[in-house]
Amino acid sequence: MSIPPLRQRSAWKKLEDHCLHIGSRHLREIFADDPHRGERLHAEANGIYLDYSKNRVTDETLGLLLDLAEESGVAARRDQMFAGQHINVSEDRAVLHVALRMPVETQLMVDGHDVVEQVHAVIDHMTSFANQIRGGEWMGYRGKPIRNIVNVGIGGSDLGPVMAYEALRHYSKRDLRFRFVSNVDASDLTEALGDLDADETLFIISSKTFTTLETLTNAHSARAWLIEHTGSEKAIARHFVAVSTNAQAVSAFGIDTANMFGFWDWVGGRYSMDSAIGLSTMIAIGPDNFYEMLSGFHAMDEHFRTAPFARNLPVLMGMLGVWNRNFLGCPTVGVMPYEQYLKRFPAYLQQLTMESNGKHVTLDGETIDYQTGPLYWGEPGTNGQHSFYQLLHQGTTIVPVDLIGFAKSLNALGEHHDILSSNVFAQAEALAFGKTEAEVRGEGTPDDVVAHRVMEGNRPTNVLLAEVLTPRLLGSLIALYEHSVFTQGVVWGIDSFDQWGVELGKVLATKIIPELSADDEPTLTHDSSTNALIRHYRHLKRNED
Ligand code: G6Q
Repeated sequence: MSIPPLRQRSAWKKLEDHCLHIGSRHLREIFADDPHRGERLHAEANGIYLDYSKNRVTDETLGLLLDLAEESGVAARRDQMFAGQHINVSEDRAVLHVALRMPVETQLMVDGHDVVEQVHAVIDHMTSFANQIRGGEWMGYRGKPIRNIVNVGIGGSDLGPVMAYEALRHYSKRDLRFRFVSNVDASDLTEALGDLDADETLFIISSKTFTTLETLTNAHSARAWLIEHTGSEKAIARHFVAVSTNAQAVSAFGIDTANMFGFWDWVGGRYSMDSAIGLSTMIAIGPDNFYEMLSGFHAMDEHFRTAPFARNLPVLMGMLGVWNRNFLGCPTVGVMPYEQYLKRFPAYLQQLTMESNGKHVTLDGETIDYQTGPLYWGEPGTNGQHSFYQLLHQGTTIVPVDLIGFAKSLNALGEHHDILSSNVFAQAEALAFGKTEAEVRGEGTPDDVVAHRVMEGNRPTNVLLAEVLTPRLLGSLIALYEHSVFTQGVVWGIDSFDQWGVELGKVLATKIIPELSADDEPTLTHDSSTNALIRHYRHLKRNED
């Protein structure tokens, strides 16, 4: 049976009506009516405890949201994804990042091939290579062991590796140095290489397509740097490896395909950090910790695949996100990890969520008449509290926030961790309940500043609480967000796995490059603004020359 357009689904209509009654109710009242909701409205899986009671919902709202998930076909679509069907319709591809973390003893046949077997063959190759680097057995061209690993990649070939390296730094081998070069701005590469000894440096060129302009520009400059410092082109074989699906281009670049780690078109860039794109992660934390991370991903995949919706973390988080976005009208979501090692997690999530669900047409290409993916952003706590949280508490835009906390620090030191964690709970409490005028007056506040000190509250939060940040926990946390993004994408009826929006800018830039570098004044045929900017750029550039 075909699924009606979103606004015609029965649960959607009921939610619209329901929102008229509940949407304006304050969390203070919602908690007063249901004082034990904080003990009830939580779910737990794979070491992650989700408290969602401080959302502006009642049991009725939750029931309707889960009905909407059912009516939207989330379960059927999920099963299609896990079965390797081509659910990425605009690129006609399977979406199988879940296969990257399936245990070796399992099987998943797609187009006549067992993809799990293929995945584990690559993991074995990565393991052997990572062990050689970590054990000091892989020698550079002039006989020195590798001590510096430079990952060159961008977007999905950078954000995952850099986030995972930072997140799991505690578990990393400290006598190896890791650098991540993504920007085509030469300052990125120059600063990354400035203090490195070429004889001890390994470049991992990470690019699914091996055609990305930024990555290839950086890779060619890195190649020139290596040859200049080692004195021979033959050094490339010992100092460059590639992670890619494009063996031909890797070989044309000069990297032996024996030193290439493959993956497949069914792994999207932003879903690839647990594929060979995670080679730098495996070298940093070691194969065993990497397998632990994969097992955490897989545990959350299994939870998503089998748990009833009412206890299913990704479904709950996804549907609460739909409520906040479509019914309460919140345009952004803040993600605040109270864990310094997760400092790059918000940047990673920005790509995962916004490249996946920033879409304006349905799977059938129909223009959408409702809101889709919100803006994601964030900073680690408590730093954010001393800057932009002011707007969260008293601004005119309601920003739902995910607060991520841990019961134990990886670096226990005096009272630090309880001070840090107290802020997770305090912020969620303050955002929900604020401070009333009566409370402000009761503190003896002078009349003329009372209004300034009132905090409206009624700001929704999710609190995600776990024991300690481990490789396994990180895997589960990422998979939780992946599947929550998936759930929302199904409800919104969009293709969460393509990214056509990034193409136009790339094409236009390719046209403009020669216009910036030409010696003779080029004939410009853009709009008047772009033409004027290019002329002014050329003028400034000549001044500097
Ligand atoms: C991710 C996107 C994009 C991609 C980069 C790098 O889902 O597709 O961010 O990862 O453009 O692409 P390559 O890995 O092909 O260089």
